[in-house]
Formats: sequence, C-alpha cells, structure tokens
Amino acid sequence: MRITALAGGVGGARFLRGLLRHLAVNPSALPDDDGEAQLTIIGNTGDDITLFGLRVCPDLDTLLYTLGGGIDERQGWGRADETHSVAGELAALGAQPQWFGLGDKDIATHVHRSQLLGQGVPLSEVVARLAARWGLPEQGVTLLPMTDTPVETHVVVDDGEGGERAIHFQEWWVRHRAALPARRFVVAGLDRATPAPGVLDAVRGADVVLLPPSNPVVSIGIVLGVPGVRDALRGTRAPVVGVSPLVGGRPVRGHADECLRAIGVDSTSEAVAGLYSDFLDGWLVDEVDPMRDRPGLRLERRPLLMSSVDAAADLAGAALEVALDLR
Ligand code: GDP
Ligand code: FO1
Ligand code: CA
Repeated sequence: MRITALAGGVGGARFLRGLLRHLAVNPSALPDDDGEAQLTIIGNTGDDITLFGLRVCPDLDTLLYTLGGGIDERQGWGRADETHSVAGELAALGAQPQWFGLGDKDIATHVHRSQLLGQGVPLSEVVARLAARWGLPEQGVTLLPMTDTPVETHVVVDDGEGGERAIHFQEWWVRHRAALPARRFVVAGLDRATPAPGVLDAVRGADVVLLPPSNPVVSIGIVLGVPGVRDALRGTRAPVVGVSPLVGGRPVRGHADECLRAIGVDSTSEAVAGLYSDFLDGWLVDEVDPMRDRPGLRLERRPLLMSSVDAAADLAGAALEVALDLR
C-alpha cells in the first residue's frame, strides 16, 4: 500500500507520526492483499531560509525530528534537550538576525546540509541522508522535498510610506508574528521549480493520498504550486483525503487565518476545501463544523485536535479509513 502525503511542518509532522502509530498498533488497518505500508511525504521547502551562511529548512527538519523522535514536543519545532551556545556567541558578535532562534544541535543539521549543498549534492539527496540518520527508512517512510530548486516564500507588506516591500516569510512569521498585514505572497523560484525526483511518481502511483491539516496557503499551497504537482493530484487514481486545519473557524496554532485573509479566502473548512476542490475526494472537519455537504466530496466529522500521539493516530486512522472506503 503506497500512501503519499503533502506536508508542512508541525501540523503535517504530528499527523504523519499519528499515521505511523495507527499503522503500528492496528495490523488490520490495511487490507491483507495490500502488503506493508510505504509512506512517501512530499515536504514544503518554501519556508527555507539562509541564515549565517547556513541553509535552514524548517518544515523538512520538523518532519525529520518529529518522525525520528528528536523533536522539542512543546515548541513543535527544533530539537529536544537543546542548548543555545552558538546563538549566544553570535549575538555577542552582533551577528544578524537575532529574531530567529537556532539551537546547537539543530545547527549541526544546517552545517551538514549546507556543506553537502555546497558540494553540489541535491537537496533531495541531503534529505535522504538526514532521513537515514533519523531512522525513517526503517519505518517505511521516504521524505522528499517538493523540489531541489531553491524556493522561498516572501510576504508583501506595507512599507509605512504608502508603498510596499517584500520580506522573507520567516521574518513575517517569526519576527512580526504575522501582525504586519500581508498584502500577498510572492514565492521566489516557484514557477521555475521542477518537482524533486520521485515526487510526481509518488502522487501518480499512490494507492491513497492524504493531506494533513497543514497550512493551506504557505505549506500545502506552496507544494501545490510546484509545476506538475497539482496536475498529478487531479490525474491520480488514488483517493485524496484531507483534514481541515481549522477548528471553530480558527487555526489550532500559527497564523493560517492571516495567510487565508491575504489570499482573499475565508477562514472556514468549507473555503479551505474549496482551495483543493479540483482533486479532493474526502474531507475531515471538526464535529461541530458548520460546513455543508458538497457534491462529489465525502465529508466526515471527527475530533480534529491532535492533543497526543494517540489522538493524532485516531485522526490519521479516520482519514485513512475514509480513503480506503473511497478506493
Ligand atoms: P507549520 O509549517 O509548522 O506551520 O505546520 P503545518 O503547515 O504542517 O501545519 C500548520 C497547521 O496545522 C495550522 O494551520 C494549524 O491549524 C494546524 N494544526 C496544528 N495542530 C493541529 C491539530 O491538532 N488539529 C488540526 N486539525 N490542525 C492542527
Ligand atoms: N519559530 C519561531 O517562532 N521562532 C523561532 O525562533 C524559530 C526558530 C526555528 C529554528 C529552526 C526551525 O526548524 C524552525 C524554527 N521555528 C521558529 C519554526 C518555524 O520557522 C515556523 O514555525 C515555520 O516555518 C512556520 O511554518
Ligand atoms: Ca511551515
């Protein structure tokens, strides 16, 4: 059984860790003749940024650390048991920026990745090596960056003098906590990006495609913008089942509502499903979500909060069950 998922960072990683837990504790989750589960994750790289000469890939690293058991559970990103000696020295040197916190263990990932990229190793190969470090292959997981081409999401905001300026997505999200109204997103490199090796095949050849409750604009929306990915989703024979990131009309964490506002979309599960309407077959919303039925879309109401790994396993199991039913 080939399961393919598109993913951002924390929401995607927690959902997919739940899926692995669900498969591990329910040997009968998959029909007998479908064999072992192979999970291919297509990760967002639009959040990537170069800081202090180091290439940082927050969403890919969140997936690696979460599935590999090294994540800081409270933050949802970065490494557990982290120290900040390097950041302290950089601050003493006056190095900029100081609004992005890099921990020492995390920095080792960025040093290693930057060294390999500098030697001409494609990001997908770097990710494969990091995935081996975190034991993903043993779990039947392949992590692919959406593209090997550098892509960076920028946010256009008011410049305070009647004009506008673009800042890196991380500066908007982390430094300004999305409090500067976003006029629009500009994703440098996306129109010229090519899908990383294996990405389109993973969608076209999947038995099931899952969309975790990742940010629909700056996570899933960016992956969908890689030329060829959306067409592959429209064309795949696999059912595509997604989970709403909104509970009570609000994101569970982060600023997805601000991102949706910037692209002129309401913060409702119905409107988010609308962003995927050309390929979405099943959609999980919260138990009291007011979304109405929509022709051609299987709507399921479930508890959507991933308050523990077990809760995430239940949610992922429910999404998988809907997908298997739609096959
Ligand atoms: P990011 O890259 O770290 O922002 O993570 P993602 O893009 O993968 O996921 C972010 C989205 O996950 C946010 O819009 C949240 O609303 C959603 N999210 C986080 N935790 C939960 C949860 O427990 N349940 C649901 N349904 N969505 C969640
Ligand atoms: N998020 C923050 O809010 N503050 C930080 O200082 C920060 C540092 C950081 C370092 C490495 C990493 O992989 C992620 C980090 N994040 C930080 C989270 C992350 O950048 C954002 O939550 C996502 O990119 C938004 O999707
Ligand atoms: Ca992200």
